[in-house]
Amino acid sequence: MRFAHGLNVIACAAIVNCGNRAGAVLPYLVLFTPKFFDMSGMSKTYDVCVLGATGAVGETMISILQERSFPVRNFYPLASSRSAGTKVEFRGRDYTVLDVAKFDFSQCQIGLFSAGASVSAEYAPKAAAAGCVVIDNTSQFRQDKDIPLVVPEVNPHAIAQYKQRGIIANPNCSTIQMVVALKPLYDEAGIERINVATYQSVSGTGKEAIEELSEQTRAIFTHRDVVHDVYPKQIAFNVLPHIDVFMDNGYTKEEMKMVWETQKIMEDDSILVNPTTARVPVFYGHSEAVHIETTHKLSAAQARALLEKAPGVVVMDERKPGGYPTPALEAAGKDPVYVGRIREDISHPRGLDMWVVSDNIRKGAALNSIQIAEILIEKYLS
Ligand code: NAP
Ligand code: 2RA
Repeated sequence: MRFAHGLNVIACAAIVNCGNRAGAVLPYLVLFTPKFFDMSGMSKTYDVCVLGATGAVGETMISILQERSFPVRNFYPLASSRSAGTKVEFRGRDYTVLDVAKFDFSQCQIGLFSAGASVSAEYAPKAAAAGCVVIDNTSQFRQDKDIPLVVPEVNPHAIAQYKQRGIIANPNCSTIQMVVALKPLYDEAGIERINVATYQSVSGTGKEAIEELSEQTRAIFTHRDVVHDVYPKQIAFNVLPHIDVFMDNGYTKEEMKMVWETQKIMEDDSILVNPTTARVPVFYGHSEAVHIETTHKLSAAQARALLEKAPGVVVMDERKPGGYPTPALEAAGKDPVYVGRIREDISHPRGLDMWVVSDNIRKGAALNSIQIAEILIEKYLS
């Protein structure tokens, strides 16, 4: 082994974090994931394409379709010409990845898109016009008034609006986990203001960023130069207070997405949101320190009780060392939104603080899309 012992430790830590994704977590998922409908007994089947099938989100979509027994008849993995011809596995069979530029979307009833905003801008309207309902993971359509932006635990009724343009938008990962945790508190006590700081994993940037963190970590432990390409500065052993592009108001676009998307999903433009988003050297799982000011006083005990029965939420909140959720050990490879550190804000009479952690690729992207698809077929396409 050419690595120093220290690197082995880091490499093992990385593998544990990454490796969780492939682990046998199915019994856990069945226990905790809000499966809005049981798909296993469905007789009707659907032709489904996954655009971005070779990416971090697309690969996870494919495995979740399988895990949840989504009723797929014909399956079409799509990507760019770069990876057309390569293989992906679905339900024990190898499928050839097809070039989206040559694909006839009239072959599908459902399209799960995660190949970037410009790709969705080009192909989602074409797919919808061909009769394929698109569930889009990119930021392309999220703010369009006639396109629903959906988190099934929060606003499943909005899916009905898909008929207007044949497209349903999946929110950004940092927004999804926050609104899943906040919805039960909002329903009980109202929310006037949210202050949130995020600690987002590199998988949120895609496969190249996962590789960049791995490679920088290896470089540091083997005394080689650290090269950065995906991020503007070294991410290994560092924190970057910057995600997506800077806007004129000094916030980044990732931060403004949290403002715009929260108001749209909660259907309440009066909720004030003040985010700071940061990238941390974690492979999978975003964490968020969320501070809210409710309209009516809600105690920490009341909030904990509401969260304990909220769909999609697991409360892990013991006031002792380790009694809280973390991205690598609890969230990576799992489906729930974990909430811990629930406490009353000592600086505000109606303030509550909490720590919210979830797998950004699963609930933050792929799982949320497939939960939307489950409702779509059960309530609208059957
Ligand atoms: P990724 O790992 O970099 O994968 C990108 C995928 O898009 C690959 O399959 C790639 O195919 C495909 N692609 C790129 N350009 C294409 C083109 N011109 N035509 C067709 N396919 C193309 O990225 P990712 O993390 O999966 O993210 C994909 C999208 O999901 C992004 O819009 C991202 O913002 C969104 N999203 C990601 C997360 C997350 O946590 N990662 C969360 C929410 C939303 P090739 O193999 O052919 O290059
Ligand atoms: C990130 N929220 O973590 C984004 C993923 N689209 O960068």
